[in-house]
Amino acid sequence: QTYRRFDSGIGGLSIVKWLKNILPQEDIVYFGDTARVPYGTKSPETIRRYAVDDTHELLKHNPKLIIVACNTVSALALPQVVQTAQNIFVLGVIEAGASNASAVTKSGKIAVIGTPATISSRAYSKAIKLKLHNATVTELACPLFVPLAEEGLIEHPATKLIAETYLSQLITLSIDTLVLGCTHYPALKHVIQETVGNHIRIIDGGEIVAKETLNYLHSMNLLNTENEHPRRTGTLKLFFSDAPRVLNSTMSQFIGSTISEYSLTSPPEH
Ligand code: DGN
Repeated sequence: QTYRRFDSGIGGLSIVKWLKNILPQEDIVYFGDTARVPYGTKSPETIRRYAVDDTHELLKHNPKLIIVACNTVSALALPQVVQTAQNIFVLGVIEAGASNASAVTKSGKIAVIGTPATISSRAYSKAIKLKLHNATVTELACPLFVPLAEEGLIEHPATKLIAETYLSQLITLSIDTLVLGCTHYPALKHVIQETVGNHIRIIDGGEIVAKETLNYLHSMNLLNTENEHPRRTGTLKLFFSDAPRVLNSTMSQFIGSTISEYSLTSPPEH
């Protein structure tokens, strides 16, 4: 048995990195819909249709649970994924980032950055305010961060300039917590932190989702042979609906280890 995750491209690999870290004994199947990326600039109807297709694709692998490793899909199409997955447990990334931000903020002033679709859905504001009624949530779309991360322009001056352009307005708002509401953004965490200043706590939902996955598998008694010696090493299978146009080195950077192979599937339309 394996558990599955999907992203509209390669962004969800930043969550795979945390899963491999926290659950090294589990088998992971990743599906990136590179044929139809990006999702973050598409309409809610299209994103929901794609999310249903992606879920069908993952169900073929008989998963223990499905992680929606994409904020855009978590924000706009989680109910559709849950409905399609039927009795398979589904974890989204918004809830994880929102609870963590609500737990760590001291001033109650939180900012969230994400794709235009995630930000217009106001999913983070809603989720944070459910946990912390008097929170002030500022949501900001940073669309250029996705291509910059995919191009591997991590330390480039252009990235720094764009980060300053987007994030300077946050500096006057005296926020103390910033949520990375897109799975591509952890790749740019360093430049984002440098731009907003070290006094602001940056939340990467990937770590929380991986911990929630561990809790769920543990509570359901579904963890892979915890006590086996030597502990088994889980497998990682990567599927994409089209050859990813990013370099293997960029994918390796997202995932934190070298990617040697991946498979292509036919586009997931039903
Ligand atoms: N990484 C996806 C997210 O977390 O929203 C967005 C990817 C995209 O649409 N390009």
